[in-house]
Amino acid sequence: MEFVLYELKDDYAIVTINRPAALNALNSNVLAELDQVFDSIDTDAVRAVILTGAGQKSFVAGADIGEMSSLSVAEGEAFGKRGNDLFRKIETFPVPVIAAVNGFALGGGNELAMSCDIRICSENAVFGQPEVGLGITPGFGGTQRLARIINPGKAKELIFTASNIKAPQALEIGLVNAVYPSEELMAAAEKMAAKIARNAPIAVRACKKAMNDGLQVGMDEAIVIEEKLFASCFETEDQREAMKAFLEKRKVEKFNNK
Ligand code: CO8
Repeated sequence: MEFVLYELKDDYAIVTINRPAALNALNSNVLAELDQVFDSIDTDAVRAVILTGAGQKSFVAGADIGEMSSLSVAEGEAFGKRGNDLFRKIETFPVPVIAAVNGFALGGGNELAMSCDIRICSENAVFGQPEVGLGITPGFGGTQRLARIINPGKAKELIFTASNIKAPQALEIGLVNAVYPSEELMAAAEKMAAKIARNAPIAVRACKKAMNDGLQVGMDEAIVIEEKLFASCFETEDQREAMKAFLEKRKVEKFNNK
């Protein structure tokens, strides 16, 4: 692949968008390769994924403005759908996805980060939805996810004013969970991924699905979603072994994902 790198590390994987000359901007090729990479991940073996951008300067500086500049209405809709389908695939990916935001996360870059489960960033990270300054709306889910992740009034302010914010403010408004010096970001992401990977994979996946699906519905329905996923963990080898280990006052060596 030309624009996306994939590295498997023990129980977790690192996906790197690799188009640094254009600050990792998302053109059709990048979107297609990202789609292929996520399709090819063996989710029986991989227990968490880290998504980042190549270089120290940018996570993703947005959708490719050159490619978008002459789109027709129909082509714009198709391009938006292409990104949305991919980002939804990432959002509903069976295992947790951590965005390690190593610089600019603008437009489609912020939207990509928001489709991940958890966002951490470097001190030089910059977030924003500059689309209205380019004559368009956010088109890869920004109008929807930003208002769900942070408070809707702040989301509207950021989108209507096209203001960029830096890492400390992103932390303050809850857009990211933590900020690290650039050189420590990947180590922190890998530490988190490894920690997730040490837990019972069936249970971790069930938690992701319960939270994602539950947030889409009312509480009565949401609590039933949890009941079903909670129940689905019983009779698994990992549940039996984990509870047996607790009762025998020992630690589980490694969960088998069974
Ligand atoms: N698209 C294409 N090329 C880009 C992009 C981009 N989004 N961002 C940067 N580049 C390219 C530059 O053109 C430049 O290329 P070259 O060296 O060939 O001239 C190279 O990357 C380096 O960029 P700069 O020289 O501009 O670097 P600076 O450090 O001076 O500036 C910035 C960095 C501030 C990030 C600046 O590059 C910038 O403002 N980029 C655009 C950011 C932006 O507006 N992003 C939002 C795009 S719109 C979007 O994402 C919509 C998503 C939904 C689409 C739905 C479609 C239907």
